Amino acid sequence: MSLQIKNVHARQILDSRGNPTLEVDVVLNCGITGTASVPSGASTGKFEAVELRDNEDEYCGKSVKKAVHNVNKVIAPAILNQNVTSQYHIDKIMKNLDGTNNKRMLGANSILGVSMACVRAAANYYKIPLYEYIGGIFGRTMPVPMMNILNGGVHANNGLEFQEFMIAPVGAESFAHALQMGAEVFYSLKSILINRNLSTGVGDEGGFAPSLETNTEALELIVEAIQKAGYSTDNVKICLDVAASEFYNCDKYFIRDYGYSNVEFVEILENLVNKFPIISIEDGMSQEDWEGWKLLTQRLGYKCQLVGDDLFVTNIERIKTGVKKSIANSVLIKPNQIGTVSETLDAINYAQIHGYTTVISHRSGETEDTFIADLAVAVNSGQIKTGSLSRSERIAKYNRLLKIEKHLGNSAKYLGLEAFNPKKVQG
Ligand code: 2PG
Ligand code: MG
Repeated sequence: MSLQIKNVHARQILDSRGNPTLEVDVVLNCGITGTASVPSGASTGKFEAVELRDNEDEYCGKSVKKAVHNVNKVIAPAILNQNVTSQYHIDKIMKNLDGTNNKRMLGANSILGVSMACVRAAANYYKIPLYEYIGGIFGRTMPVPMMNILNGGVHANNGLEFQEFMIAPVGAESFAHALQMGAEVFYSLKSILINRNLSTGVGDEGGFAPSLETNTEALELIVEAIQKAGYSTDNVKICLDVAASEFYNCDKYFIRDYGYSNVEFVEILENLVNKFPIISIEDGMSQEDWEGWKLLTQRLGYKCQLVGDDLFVTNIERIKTGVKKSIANSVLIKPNQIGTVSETLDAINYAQIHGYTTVISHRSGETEDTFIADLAVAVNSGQIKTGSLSRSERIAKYNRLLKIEKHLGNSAKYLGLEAFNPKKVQG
């Protein structure tokens, strides 16, 4: 059978930070190949599936030779001759082979590389775009891009606690228009920074990383940039990834050396939402502070998208807990947090049927692979977070989305503000 897997091969490549990662080829009997590469996080959630690294001298401990070995010598023989379209079955074989609850034996990086390469090989076999293979005729929603134009946290060394200051061009007519608007705001922010003698060097995700005194100052600069580019804050909104787990210590949220309680920190976020056009806050509270999350959801959940990243780690069990406790109203989706495409799809489906929005996301360490662009359209997520308007590993995803929008033609939809669940973002 020509759809059967004939060969699986992994190799070590480098990601956008120069750290090793895996690229995997899945070759079918008919000779058709699917290739995928695996991203890597810096502000990694405590409950994510395990990314296997060698911890030897090479590449400061970051080489992934064991993970490559696991693909070539352990996973490959176990999935040879499987029909590549039986994605759930193949993913299950790999999960069973690993045998742990967080993929620490074989590594989520090994397993995900194979899982994604299988999807791509199947799409290539049918000669259809990846998004169409995953979503069929149902997947046709172009995502609103959340563009991270100002970087802080562990993605920059500028002293800002909040990790990502993003813009979302909700007033655009199409994805292509949203991209244009975002790029124009990005240029306008650059000129404002130059005028103030602030650095225009960029952080890991391509956003500027100037040294600023406060998170509020960053928000003020962005509002100014939106207006200077000729847009209003009705058309271009702000989204934050606070990444609060990174500055949470001993039950306190540390901003400029002062430790705030969760009650106080919720108040800080609430004040920001009241003052700025913020429609989405990711990881406003720490991954371990369910009580703080509950409070945040009670105070802001009716008017702001509250996205769980480190909190949910694309893990259906953690999302179930969130739904049961009415915590957050949106889930960040990162395939490498869970380690297979099928579990990623299940997490998205579970979130969506329980009224949670989903945001498909890159990692701060990326490759030129554009898998998540297709995934966002296929599952009608309506939102994607894939960095700023610079650095080719980020732009590759945007360029891929331009191509998909063209390919979809009249079938393409761009939801704008509606993608954020209007009941929740407009109060
Ligand atoms: C996040 C991501 C991506 P990292 O926190 O959402 O922006 O960062 O990949 O470093 O976890
Ligand atoms: Mg995050």
